[in-house]
Amino acid sequence: MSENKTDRRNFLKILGIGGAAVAAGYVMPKDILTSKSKGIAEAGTSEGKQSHEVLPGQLDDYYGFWSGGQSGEVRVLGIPSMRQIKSIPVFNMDVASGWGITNESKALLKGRFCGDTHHVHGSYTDRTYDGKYLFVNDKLNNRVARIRIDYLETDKILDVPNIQGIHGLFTQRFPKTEWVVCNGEFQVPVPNRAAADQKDYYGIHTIIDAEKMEIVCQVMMDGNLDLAATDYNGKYSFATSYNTEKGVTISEMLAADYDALYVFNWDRIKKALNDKHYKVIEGIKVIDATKGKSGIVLEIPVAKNPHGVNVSPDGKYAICSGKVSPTCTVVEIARLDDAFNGKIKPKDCVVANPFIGLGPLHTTFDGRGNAITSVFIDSTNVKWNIAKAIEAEKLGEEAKKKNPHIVDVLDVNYQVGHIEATMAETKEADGRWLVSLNKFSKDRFLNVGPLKNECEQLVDLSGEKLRLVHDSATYIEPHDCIMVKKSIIEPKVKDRFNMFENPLAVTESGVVRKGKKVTVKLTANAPVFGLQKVDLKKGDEVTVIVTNNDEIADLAHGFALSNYNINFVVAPFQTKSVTFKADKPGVYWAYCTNFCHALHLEMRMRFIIT
Ligand code: K7E
Ligand code: CUA
Ligand code: CA
Repeated sequence: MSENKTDRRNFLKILGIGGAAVAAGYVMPKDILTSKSKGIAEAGTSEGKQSHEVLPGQLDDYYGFWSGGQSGEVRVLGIPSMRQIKSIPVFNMDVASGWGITNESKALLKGRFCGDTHHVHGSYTDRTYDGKYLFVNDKLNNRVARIRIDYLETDKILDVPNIQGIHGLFTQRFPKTEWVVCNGEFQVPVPNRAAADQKDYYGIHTIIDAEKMEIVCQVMMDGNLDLAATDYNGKYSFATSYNTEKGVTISEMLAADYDALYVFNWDRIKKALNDKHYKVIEGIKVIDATKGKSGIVLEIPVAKNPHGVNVSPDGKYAICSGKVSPTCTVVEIARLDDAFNGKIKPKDCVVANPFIGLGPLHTTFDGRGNAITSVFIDSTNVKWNIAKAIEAEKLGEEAKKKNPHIVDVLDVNYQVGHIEATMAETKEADGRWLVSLNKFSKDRFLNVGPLKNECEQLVDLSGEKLRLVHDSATYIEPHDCIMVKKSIIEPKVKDRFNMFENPLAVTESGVVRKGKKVTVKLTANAPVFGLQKVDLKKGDEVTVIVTNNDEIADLAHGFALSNYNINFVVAPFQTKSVTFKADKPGVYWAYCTNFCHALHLEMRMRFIIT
């Protein structure tokens, strides 16, 4: 705990506020901050009692889809076992699968093999996941990728211009996902050509057509745009802004007492597009919503430098986590129309500001009227009742001070970022499991040197109290995840590719030469490639196309070419290709890298280059 205190001091120092100022300005009941996993729930309330054990041969109940942070990938975990089942390469190179090595993946990656994935969200139909797509952001190179759930592979990557630091991303929940929104956290000149005064830097809310993977339009804002959410009626998207100041230094970004939760009105965006109220910048329709002048965006003031925004599964509330303020802001979505029409003030959409703890970052839901908020500095998960917070707000300061909304406080280890409950971002939030994605692992695992893993903790959410049941080490740095019940995903996932979806699919092996261009078509059937030998001349440009003709589930073949830096895997009925220059004369063995047969080691062939 002493290390936690250090983190806390450093954080307060950055904010430029001493402990005394915090004590004076913030309500910090001692019993909350010092409770050791006991919480302050009433006596007699129950702890969750589910078993998280998944015995050999048993399957998990949920698919977890995790962003991979700096790894640039997306991971698939089983919940509640927390077993990692798959890595899906997205913005990264993955030699094990050949992503970034094959022609198909290179065409998507365009030479950029780094990414920074934060937020992965699924496609929806009628307010719950439909098991069709996942979407994920790349904060580094400003891309959005789509993953097909039937193959659990990346199928599209979209470059987004006019924006930097694509951070928050969310999908439309109703009636189905036609739009995906993503936020630009770093303000930049638009278009970003020459140096401009920082007052001419803008934040961009981008709307993407989910099926076409094309940009519908962008909405240009003064403030930056951090986290994103959508409502449950297909009417609004939300973005938190911690830099309404247009600052370029940390102190400038902390200057104002209030920042904003922006609400984007989708009907008005559609109208602006219809009325041609946009400029085309870098080929994109950009709607100017700066200086609050467009009527498209509602700016709800929230305490300075907020972070996450999450919408409750009943669709009623957007909850903004305070970060620098120890509170959450509860916005009633039913009031937004009145605010857009000028009948009430934007701030009148706020129905509660409950105390949570020091450093609230993200909020999730149990589907029973409770929110659970991650609290970074305190290293806690705080479970609180939304209705009680609203009721206390109505009763006034005295009632609020008693914190009647707090149900339980769980210490987590340590410094939590996102938390997510099973199905929590859908109308089917079931309140079974919660994962706390902690940023530090410190002493929770065997020491592996100065660079430590992160610690993700599984919490039983089924009882009144939060019960910590499992520590899971994870490689840096997943930021966020969703957990989807298997009945939605499992029926969609295929065991083999649709072979002829790929026009290159090889059913018969052979070599075709056109001048210096050589195409080698290879079938792969355990334990042989369709050819034993390929003769090449130095300087040939060679394209090898490999189709795995084994339709048996789980029977993958690899194709690796010695000393040519070529290595990829083809799944049943999948086709991949690679192009290389035959610049090293000699005998080069190509071999299968994936143990597929008793004679797997014999599954090899020669490329003879003269
Ligand atoms: Cu809080 Cu990128 Cu969602 Cu990290 S973000 S935690
Ligand atoms: Cu095919 Cu090993
Ligand atoms: Ca600010």
